[in-house]
Amino acid sequence: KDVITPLEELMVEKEGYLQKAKIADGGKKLRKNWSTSWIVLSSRKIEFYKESKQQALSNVKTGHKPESVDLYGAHIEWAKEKSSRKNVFQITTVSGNEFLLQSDIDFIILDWFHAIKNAIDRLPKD
Ligand code: I3P
Repeated sequence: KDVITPLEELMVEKEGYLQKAKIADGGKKLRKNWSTSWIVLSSRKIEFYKESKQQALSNVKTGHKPESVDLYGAHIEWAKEKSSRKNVFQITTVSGNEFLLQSDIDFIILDWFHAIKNAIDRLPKD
């Protein structure tokens, strides 16, 4: 297994806007509420920012934290049946958080799906 160095851990692999809906927290179902999110993928985690990238960067100074998703042991799968929207996939974390991510643009959602799947697959499985 490849070892992820501290430097690699900090490197952003992909970032951009997607539609996001958190549908479960710690295994507890939540009411689905889609919103635009600025999404930052690094080797071990995904961060969801409610705001634009500019806003997210300025919030770093104020200590405002994004929602962070631990990719260790996480699952990713297409979730056609979970939405009336096209191009939806789901990420499920070990802690029982469930997120739907969506874009109307096929290549954008495909790129994200593969980037996140690759990140998960590169992490050691215990
Ligand atoms: C939900 C809202 C969501 C929709 C969801 C609705 O209604 O319209 O956009 O999900 O469908 O329940 P509300 O705003 O009143 O909570 P999709 O856009 O993904 O279809 P669902 O209940 O079938 O998940």
